[in-house]
Amino acid sequence: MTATKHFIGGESREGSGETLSNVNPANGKPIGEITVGTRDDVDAAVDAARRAFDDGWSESSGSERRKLMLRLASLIAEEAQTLAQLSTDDMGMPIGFSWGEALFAAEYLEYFAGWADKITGDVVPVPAPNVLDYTLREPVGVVGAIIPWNAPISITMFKLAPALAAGNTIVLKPSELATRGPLRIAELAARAGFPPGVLNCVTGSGAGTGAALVAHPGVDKISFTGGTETGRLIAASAGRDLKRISLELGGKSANIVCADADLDAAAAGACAAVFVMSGQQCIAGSRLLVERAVYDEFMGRVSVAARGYVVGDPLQMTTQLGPLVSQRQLDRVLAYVAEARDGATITLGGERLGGDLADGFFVGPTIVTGARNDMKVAREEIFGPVVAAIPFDSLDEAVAIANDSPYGLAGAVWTNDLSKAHTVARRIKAGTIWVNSYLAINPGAPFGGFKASGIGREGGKHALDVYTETKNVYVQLR
Ligand code: TXE
Repeated sequence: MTATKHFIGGESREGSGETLSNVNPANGKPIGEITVGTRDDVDAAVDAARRAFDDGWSESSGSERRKLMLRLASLIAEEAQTLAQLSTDDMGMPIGFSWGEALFAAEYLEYFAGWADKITGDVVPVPAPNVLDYTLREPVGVVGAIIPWNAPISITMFKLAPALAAGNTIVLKPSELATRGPLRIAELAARAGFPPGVLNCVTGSGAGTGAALVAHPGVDKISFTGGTETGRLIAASAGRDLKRISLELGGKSANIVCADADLDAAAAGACAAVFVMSGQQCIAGSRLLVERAVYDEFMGRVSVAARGYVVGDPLQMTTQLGPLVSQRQLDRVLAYVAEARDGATITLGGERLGGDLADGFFVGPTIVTGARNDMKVAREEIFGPVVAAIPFDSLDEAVAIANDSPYGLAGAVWTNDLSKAHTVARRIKAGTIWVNSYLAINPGAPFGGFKASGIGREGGKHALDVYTETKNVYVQLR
């Protein structure tokens, strides 16, 4: 099997280092080798990005960038099925979801293409005569974008789209577990007509290739999505030379169900919140807070909805829940469930699935009832299809439990009472709050975390702030 090549300066390049083998998480069969980028490979990619930045891309017109981005969006939409297949084989996302993910990535890029020629500064009032004071928004420079495996195409686009709109150049480092989709996007960018070096992709490991990118003195900004512990390492390394950083990290989001809610809609939403993508989502609603008056009835409905999930071969369009990404992730999820048995009750799932699925890393929908918020199952990000249900008696208590977490990425409230909805939305310390909904991501809206869930925002005009430097120009007029 041939190993992946890097994509540097507009062409595919053989790597100089070792390779890593990957297996298909649905059946444990080998799917290919990933080239591990060395320091030299990272150097070559950063040099190519710097040359492209200095040789005209940073001064390119917004309308030129917009056209290229729209062309790339069309190519991604045309290739959505191929990209979906790559993601599904690499990390096990059911094909219907990975297809949707690729199409969403194209839409996300289109949205930011619309911004490329609308990034403006301000004219600033000055308390003195004969002065013109204005601001300019300039690209930050070379961006190192480090991507996880759980939604490889859309998370790649969360970084590329605003970075390209603002005139930056990029070195992409996909996850070693889901490399081929993001790598294909770099190749498509060359086909769309982006100048060589604007988008480069170095494949490889985190501790080797990723860490070399973060430490590289030629990189101006690191944009990272991944685990909180890795985020801390990256922030420390990038902080040494004060690189700009955006971090989108883990979560332990609270999904609050009030007694007055539409309980069927809330039960379907509560399942989707944590079972879609096998719970391997930073925004997973992994803590389900339910008003005690309806707790038993509601958990009954959740259990019925969860049992209806179709778990199986991720290549089938009807599959809703595929395997976990790796043996390591499977072990991790099962270890959390085993620990939860001490003090809480596993009312559904919690075991590796056998039969036809025995060669893959499958765990079905798992419900933990009788959990307390101080248990590990309610405090740590599991990244599996495991929901910890906790009853509450008052809205104040629900908000207190929701906020008693090191994380603050997202949350939701299900209620038909407008005033409860807005009160909870205001009081929860998290970056995204859904009301009577869960999971929806709008390209125009800010997305990111409070507390240990991250730094900075993706989405909308907020993303442009983190990919530009603002310069003030003060002019004394005669
Ligand atoms: O993530 P890592 P892993 C969480 C989730 C999961 C846990 C571990 O809880 O169980 O993290 O997953 C690169 N310098 N999330 O190990 O290590 C790595 O190569 C530079 C939440 O897969 O954070 C990959 O490209 N880069 C999450 C990327 O970082 C490094 C998504 C993510 O890997 C590096 C994924 C280093 N020292 C996991 N170490 C989310 N927020 O959605 C690793 N990498």
